[in-house]
Amino acid sequence: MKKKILITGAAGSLGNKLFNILSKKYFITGTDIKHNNKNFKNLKFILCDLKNYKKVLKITKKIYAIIHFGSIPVEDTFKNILNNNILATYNIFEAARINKVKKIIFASSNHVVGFYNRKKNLDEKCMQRPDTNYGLSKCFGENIARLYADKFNVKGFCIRIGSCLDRPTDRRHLSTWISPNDLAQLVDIGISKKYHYEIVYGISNNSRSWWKNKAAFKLGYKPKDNAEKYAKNNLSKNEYVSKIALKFQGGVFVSNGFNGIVSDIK
Ligand code: NAI
Ligand code: 15L
Repeated sequence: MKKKILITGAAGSLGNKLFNILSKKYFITGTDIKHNNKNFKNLKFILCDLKNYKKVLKITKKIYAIIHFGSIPVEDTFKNILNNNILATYNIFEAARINKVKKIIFASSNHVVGFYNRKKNLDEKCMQRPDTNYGLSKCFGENIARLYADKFNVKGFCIRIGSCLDRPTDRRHLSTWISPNDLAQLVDIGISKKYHYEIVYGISNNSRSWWKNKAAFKLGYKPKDNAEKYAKNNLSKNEYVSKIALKFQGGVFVSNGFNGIVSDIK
């Protein structure tokens, strides 16, 4: 029998792509705060605001694993991030504990480590260095996943996603890109493999990657795509207006609102 999976953020760009790729293998229910009718053929869909704990408790019953992708995906006011990313993520983990959901695959982000210099190669053990309120909320997500794995045995699989698009559109993506198919492969590993708690990087097999992905490879991840194939495309150079963006891995997420002294940051 197909495993029952819940995808949050199902009306969004990645949630919808994941549904289309993974629904052959799993029985998937999608949920979101809003509808996106044209994308919902064959999808069992429930409207739910993840801020509402009672509703979250209801929709996570009899679910094997949650693919938690519902959130604000960019920088916003702290209040909005607190409600839609932090409180909503707490509700998901707490409901999962009560309903004995086995695993949570959490859409973390490269903005958890955005304040690292681009010259630095990172692995999954490096300290978090968030670049925004948004990145901070993803730090919370990774940490609540650790707590709920250790204390309540809800297995946690955090994917620090780089930039998931059909193809790279910006020069930074030559390092950070992940194709939708490679992302779906990682999510599938999160559903089907044995682990307690993992952080992996959501990147394709990019020649210019900043991140070592040993933990993902150990679980069987074999990325099929490489951003280098698009290096000769006419990629945008938006970041070129900001030296700060160009220096740090988080790019414009670092430079927007930056008010520090670059030479003080190693
Ligand atoms: P998106 O904005 O297209 O999808 C997010 C969905 O979450 C939206 O449909 C939105 O309605 C829903 N949502 C927001 N607040 C909600 C709430 N309170 N209750 C229920 N649903 C709510 O964003 P995208 O690009 O699909 O991102 C999906 C996830 O992946 C996000 O968590 C994002 O932070 C993460 N991510 C995405 C990356 C990318 O390259 N697209 C990179 C790194 C992380
Ligand atoms: C993210 O976390 C965002 O959700 C996405 O919109 C992109 O900006 C991506 O990171 C990125 O860093 O390219």
